[in-house]
Amino acid sequence: MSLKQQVEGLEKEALELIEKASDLESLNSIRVEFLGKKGKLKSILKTLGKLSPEERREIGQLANRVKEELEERLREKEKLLREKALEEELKKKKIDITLPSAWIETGSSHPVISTLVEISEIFVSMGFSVAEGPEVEKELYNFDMLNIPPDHPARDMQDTFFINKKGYVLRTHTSPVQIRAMLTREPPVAVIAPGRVYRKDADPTHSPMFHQIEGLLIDENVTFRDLKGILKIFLESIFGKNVGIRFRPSYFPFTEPSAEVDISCSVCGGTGCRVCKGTGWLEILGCGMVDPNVFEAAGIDTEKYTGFAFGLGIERIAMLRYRINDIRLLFDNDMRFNHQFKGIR
Ligand code: 2NM
Repeated sequence: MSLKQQVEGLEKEALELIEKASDLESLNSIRVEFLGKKGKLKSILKTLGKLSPEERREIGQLANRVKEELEERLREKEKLLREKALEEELKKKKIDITLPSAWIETGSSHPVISTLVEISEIFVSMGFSVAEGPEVEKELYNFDMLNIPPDHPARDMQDTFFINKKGYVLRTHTSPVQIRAMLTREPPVAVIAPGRVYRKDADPTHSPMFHQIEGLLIDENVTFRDLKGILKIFLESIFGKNVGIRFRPSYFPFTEPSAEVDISCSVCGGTGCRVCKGTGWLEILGCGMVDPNVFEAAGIDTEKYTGFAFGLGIERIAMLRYRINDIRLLFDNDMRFNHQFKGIR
């Protein structure tokens, strides 16, 4: 058999085998058998030296063409087999989407934060914007400018956390944020200031760190009626349209007149129980018309403008809402407690 016939025979044989190959493994052995270093094509080419130059060229070209063709066919077949293998793999590994997934622990919104967000959204819907400020605050903003003189009991070591920086305290309320708003904005001003505050106090209803929202509205002709209207809308949207509301005269250094606001007890409906201490009422927030001394300190024209302000503790509202009887439960971060609020936004 001539060399040419041998090469052509080898080509035919290889093509048939490639055609028949049914997996990548056998395809690879075909590659080795025919095109490998010790493969059939190489061993034929080794005998090339014995031929005449013309024959050598002819067979050389033929061998090259055959090599390229086989490589091409091997590539095509490999692609085909890979696709088939993937298809079979996918068929075998069909995903059952009705199967329950593996358990993944998810977090939950903290009841204080969900309450804070919900209250903020009510005021935002009435046109208030949210303002923030530092928790380490100037005594000037936390006390002096709020008409709380240096000898006022609210400044007592018993209540305030003083820090190693003269003239600064951990803010005891978010009112300094309102002072900052008065100093940087022109009336009309409508802001709420939600955030953490600190007071040296710890028992079942007091935590040394807690959250407040305070609100401030300044414009021409703002009256106590506006304050009552805004607070009515707020209280009815979180405690329900039928909630009872009453204003009691009170005192704050930064407002005059001042009032405390009670709602009818959501636990007993007003008949008297342990939560409302038999009164049928729950104290829920403090408010009043901003004292002119405060406006003067902040450079607001008291001839032109009046304003109201209010403040409330978030934890107290969250505790009423979720019937939590000890404030410390909110801050222990016991997952058995926290996870009861899964699904609450
Ligand atoms: C309250 C009660 C009454 C209040 C006052 C001010 C400011 F800065 F405008 F003077 N902000 N918040 C205020 C008034 C807070 O919390 C019980």
